[in-house]
Amino acid sequence: MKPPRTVASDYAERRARIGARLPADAVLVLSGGVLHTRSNDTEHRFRPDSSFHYLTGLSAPESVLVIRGGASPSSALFVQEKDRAAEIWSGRRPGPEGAKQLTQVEDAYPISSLDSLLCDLLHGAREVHIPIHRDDALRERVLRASRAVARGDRSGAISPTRLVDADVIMGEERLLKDEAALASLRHAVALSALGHREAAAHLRPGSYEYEFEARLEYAFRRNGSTGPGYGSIVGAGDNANILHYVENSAEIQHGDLLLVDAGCEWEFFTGDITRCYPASGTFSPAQKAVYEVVLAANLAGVEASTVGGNINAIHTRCLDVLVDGMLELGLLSGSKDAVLEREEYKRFYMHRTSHWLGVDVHDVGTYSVDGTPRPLEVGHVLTVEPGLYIANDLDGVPDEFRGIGVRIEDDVWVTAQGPTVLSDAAPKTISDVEALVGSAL
Ligand SMILES: [Mn+2]
Repeated sequence: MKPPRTVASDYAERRARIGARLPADAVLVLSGGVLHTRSNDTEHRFRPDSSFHYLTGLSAPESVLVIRGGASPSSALFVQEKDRAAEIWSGRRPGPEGAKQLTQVEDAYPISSLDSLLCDLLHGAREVHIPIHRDDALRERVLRASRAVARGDRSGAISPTRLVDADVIMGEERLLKDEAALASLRHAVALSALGHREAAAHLRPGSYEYEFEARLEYAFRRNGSTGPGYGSIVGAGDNANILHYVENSAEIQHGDLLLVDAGCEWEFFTGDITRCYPASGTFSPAQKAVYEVVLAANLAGVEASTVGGNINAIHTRCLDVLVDGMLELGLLSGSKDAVLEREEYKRFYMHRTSHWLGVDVHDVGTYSVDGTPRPLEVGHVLTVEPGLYIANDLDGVPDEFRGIGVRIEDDVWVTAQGPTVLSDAAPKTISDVEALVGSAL
């Protein structure tokens, strides 16, 4: 697996596209992110803002990117200055000159000059795109600069009158994966699948959820990934019925089915794969029955991931298969129409089926356009992840199914030729899964 590398010109092309998407009198301002305290005076490992990294390739705290729109858009980057003492403690900094070379932006400055230069950059701009639903600090900074420009009104200054959510324009851009994005994402998904395979090959009853997690993440990191794109979910038995279970502390019992929802990042694009592994190496008849229903729903959902389809239609398609299965298994009774009408299936399937996938695991990009579901296009990447969750403590459920939780999640690239499953290196048929589990022991 040759790791793909996104180069400076790829990032420059993305900025050029954003510049062209922006009206001529608009400016986009993004912050690169800040360090977050983990405990007392230690911090979480830095992870750059997704859109900032998408447009620069830089992973540097306290940075800001400004793009002016129009026919000849230009970008200015503000970064921390070189500082020998600070770099000895906290790591190397590119400094403005280095950042300019790394990213090919037109201009780069020390972050200390942002407030004054932002006034110049906002002068003449009518609208400013910033992430309005997060990053209060950036909003305050932009508003301060905007106010300063507005004070020059009598001497002919033009100041911004509109704040627009930058996630809208970034969502439209990031939804359509360019060649470099697709290469990063494919690699992230491939490494995610590899992690699944390695960890499942070492799975045995009596091991712990965290051992599985450690094996997964060792495979991710060993192959150069920065690590998981979200908290790995490794839930044995009834823990599989907690949708965002990240405690990963329990012993895996003989006969447990282990639900694993995990993916890793490559160039900050992330994979997102869920598989279920029988700890003992074989599915019990009840586990098999539930698994077959979810697998059929997964296959139907993938098949529906075509150009012109949409995420609602995929959900409906999966639901159709899942509800048939719930009735057949005796989890529900009555007519299918009534089950759908009264949403009785939500006892066992309470989440939606798909989300966009990219730099964020739940990627930006709206799911509807003018009130109708967004039609899938070539270049979209989404997940298909139906499940059935039969918690131990549910009433009126056949005993044999209690404590079984199954989700099967794939990452699907929409192409003109149809859906391409990027995560198909992670086995999902019953026989392939059974052959994999414990095979390295
Ligand atoms: Mn997902």
